[in-house]
Parts: sequence; C-alpha cells; structure tokens
Amino acid sequence: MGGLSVRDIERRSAATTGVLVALGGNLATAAGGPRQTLEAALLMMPAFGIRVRKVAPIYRTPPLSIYIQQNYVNTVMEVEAALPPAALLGILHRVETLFERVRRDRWGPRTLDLDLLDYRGLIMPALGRRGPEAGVGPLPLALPHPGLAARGFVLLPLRDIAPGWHHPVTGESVETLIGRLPAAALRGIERFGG
Ligand code: A4P
Ligand code: MG
Repeated sequence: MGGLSVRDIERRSAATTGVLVALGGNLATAAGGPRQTLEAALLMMPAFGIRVRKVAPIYRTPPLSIYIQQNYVNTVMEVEAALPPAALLGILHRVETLFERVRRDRWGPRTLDLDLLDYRGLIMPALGRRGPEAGVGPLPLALPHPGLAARGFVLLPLRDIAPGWHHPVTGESVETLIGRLPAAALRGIERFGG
C-alpha cells in the first residue's frame, strides 16, 4: 500500500505550518513603479499587525491575462498568522487599498494584489466561477488559492522560501508542481538582479 509513514506526516505538517501570501502588481503608485510599490507594501505590513517571516526575491513576470498589459512584479512572503484567514485577507485588502488598488477588471492591471496562497494547509474549496469570466465582484474565500498550482510566477518565489512545501489538497511538492508546468507558464519569468 502507498500509505503515509509517520515521518511523511511530520514532514507534511512541518511543511504546511506557515501562512503564505503572494504579492503582485504592474501599475505605479505614489510609492513609485511596481517594484517600489511592492517593496513599500512589504515594509508597511507590520503597521497592519502582519509579521513577515520570510520574503522571496522579486521576479519580473509576463502578464497572465486576456488583457494586454505591462509586465508584473511578483513575490511570495511567509507571515505569522495571529488572525483567522478571512480576517487576515480583510487586512490584506486594506493594504491593497492603501496602495491605490482599484478593481475594474478581473485579471486586469493593478497596483497591488495580495493573495492568500496557503493558511497552514487549511482547505476551503472554491465555489462557483473563477478567473476573468467571474466578473469583478467579491468571491468567497478559497484556500489554498485556486490558481496557485498553475502559475510559475507564484510557484517559483514560493519554492525560494518554502522548498519543502506541499499542496494541501493534492500533497504534491512545490518541485513537482513546477516540473509539471507547461513551458509557457515559465517563459519570460526572471529574477531582478539575475
Ligand atoms: N478571494 C477568495 N479567495 C482568495 C484568496 N485565497 N486570496 C477573493 C485572495 N483573494 C481571494 O480577487 C477576487 C476575489 O477573490 C476577491 O473577492 C477576494 O476576496 P481580487 O483580488 O479582487 O481580483 P483578481 O486578483 O483580479 O482575481 P483573482 O481571481 O484573485 O486573480 P488572481 O488569481 O489574483 O490573478 N500575471 C502575472 N504575471 N502576475 C500576477 O500577479 N495576477 C493576476 C490575477 C492575473 N495575471 C497575473 C497576475
Ligand atoms: Mg487577488
């Protein structure tokens, strides 16, 4: 049988203790261009009660969208979770607002997008439509983030700070997920400064 050993279970729970948040954006703000905006948002987290444990390098990434738009900057951070997930997402939305986020089109250009990728392995299935066809209104919290496994611009920085991470639903490692991405999902993604 392909059952889990105690060590597997320990490794998985150790790998899912963190709270992982994706940061992305492709429009300038008062803080500067998209990269400066993302860096300013990281510095602002403690003022919102969010303690940042780790931050991945920042990547420049081609847009994944039905809209023609500028390249994005993306990274992932690990934070301490003092709040339940819905409250934490509410705080992240307040940070987005501070950085001039306006929701016009789903997957449209944005100054700052903060997505809750994984909250200690908690599973809250995505109900209903996602993606551009879902309209621009609010959607119920889904965990892990539904787009996570298909996105190079999320998985590469995630691996930088959590190489032992496993997808809470499928149990697949971040390495396996990256290995399965089509070439197009990785094309053009580069770290700033090398
Ligand atoms: N929501 C539910 N669950 C979550 C969660 N785990 N994390 C709700 C964050 N939000 C969650 O999000 C849509 C709704 O989902 C909100 O009501 C939120 O409370 P949004 O931020 O308003 O809209 P969005 O970001 O346009 O939509 P969505 O579906 O979250 O898109 P994604 O997945 O964020 O993708 N290309 C590059 N290169 N880099 C990017 O960062 N980002 C997107 C947006 C598209 N293309 C990109 C990038
Ligand atoms: Mg979002």
